[in-house]
Amino acid sequence: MLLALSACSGGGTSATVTPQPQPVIALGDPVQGLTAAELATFQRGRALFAKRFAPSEGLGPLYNATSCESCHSDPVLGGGADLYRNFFMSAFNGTDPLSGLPSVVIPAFGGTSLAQPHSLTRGRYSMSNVPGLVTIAQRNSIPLFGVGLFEFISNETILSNADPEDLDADGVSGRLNNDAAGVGRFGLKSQSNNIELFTRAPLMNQMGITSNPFQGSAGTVSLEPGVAPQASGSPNSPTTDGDGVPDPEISSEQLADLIFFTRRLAPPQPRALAARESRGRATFSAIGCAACHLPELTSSRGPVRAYTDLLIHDMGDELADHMGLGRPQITRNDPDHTGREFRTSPLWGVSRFAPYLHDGRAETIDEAILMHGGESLGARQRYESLDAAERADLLAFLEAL
Ligand code: HEC
Ligand code: HEC
Ligand SMILES: [Ca+2]
Ligand SMILES: [Ca+2]
Ligand SMILES: [Ca+2]
Repeated sequence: MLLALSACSGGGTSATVTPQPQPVIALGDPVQGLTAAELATFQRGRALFAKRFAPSEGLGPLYNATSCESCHSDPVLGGGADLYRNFFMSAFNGTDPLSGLPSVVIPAFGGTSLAQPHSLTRGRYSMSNVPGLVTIAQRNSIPLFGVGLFEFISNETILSNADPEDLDADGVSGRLNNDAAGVGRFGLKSQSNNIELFTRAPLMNQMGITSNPFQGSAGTVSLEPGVAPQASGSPNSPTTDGDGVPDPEISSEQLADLIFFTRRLAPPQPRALAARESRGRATFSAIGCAACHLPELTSSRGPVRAYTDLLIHDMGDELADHMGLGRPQITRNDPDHTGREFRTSPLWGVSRFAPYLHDGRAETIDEAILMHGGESLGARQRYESLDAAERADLLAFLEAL
């Protein structure tokens, strides 16, 4: 990190330092060091990621989008999406999906059979909560750059940062989530253990594309040899639908290519920190942002500088979506409720991925910080009491990530 920083800074004015050519990795590029064959796989996966499926190829019967790219293309393929792509989730009494749907995701388009009454026939914003009966939550798309590295962070590393009972009494707890097969890393509530699952799930839930499990145990990662996954249900099962197109609607080879693409997308590259950005970094730690947005997690592929702990945190009433997902670490007070909790958002590349927060309610980074509550209330209040220059430095730091 330090080497890379000094090699990039200074604008080439020093005669004594021979500039080392730094590989420039742009957003959307693969990680470095892939073989020619792996690069070809990445490109095939990229093409599938962008492919618009037609009904004759298995799209639907109900769907939210015709391709992965629909929701992951801003600013380039693999990124996020604007608010109009938000999808809705719905749960009945907090747990059961509405009848007939394969998951809590509500498809907005299409329709010949599956649960047609629950599609959003009157426009995408017509759903509302029925307190105590139906919970509706919205989801704004998140970028995928670098997320493949989360699979190389061990369970032990994630667990070592959890403090579910807040034993050190700093107001920040953080607990791990679990998807029944393994410790969660992916999704806005860390409700998913691995990218295979987080490829097959959107294929089915967003696009109506059926698939067969590829790696067994849905590709569960970071389990010690000999440790059996907890009892698992659907992740290991083929998905099926009755749309007349033979299942699976995507071959194992194609699924493997698609997974490979997401796994090997390189992380956003930080730029060298100028003086004010370094001051901002110090403030970020000093006021407690780094208690959750950990600057670095170790992995078997080297340090992962994503500014997340991959844990879920209580973010207070205003951000609560009352949607329980996954099987979180048990705590004394709150054994099994994730309705107020979210995964600490990775902050690498954050300035390029507006809008912010799980439903995209914040247009700017500053707004997103001012909406922090619950366990992060203290950090937010300390942010609010910074003077204008300190705040600007902190924001400049975040923009450099
Ligand atoms: C309708 C919009 C939409 C479509 C289509 C879509 N996604 Fe997503 N994607 C999202 C949203 C929103 C999230 C966060 C969802 C959550 O955690 O509940 C997400 C999260 C992810 C994640 C987890 C990233 C992380 O940081 O944990 C992966 C991986 C992913 N999507 C891959 C895909 C793939 C592969 C496809 C195509 C098969 C796809 N997505 C299609 C909206 C979409
Ligand atoms: C208690 C843990 C915690 C602390 C402390 C914390 N955050 Fe967060 N942060 C989160 C969680 C969880 C989210 C996601 C919330 C959501 O999606 O609704 C988040 C989201 C964000 C986002 C939006 C990112 C995106 O892509 O949507 C920014 C920016 C951010 N935090 C910056 C900060 C800054 C700056 C501080 C210090 C003032 C801070 N956070 C303190 C947990 C924390
Ligand atoms: Ca289908
Ligand atoms: Ca604590
Ligand atoms: Ca079918």
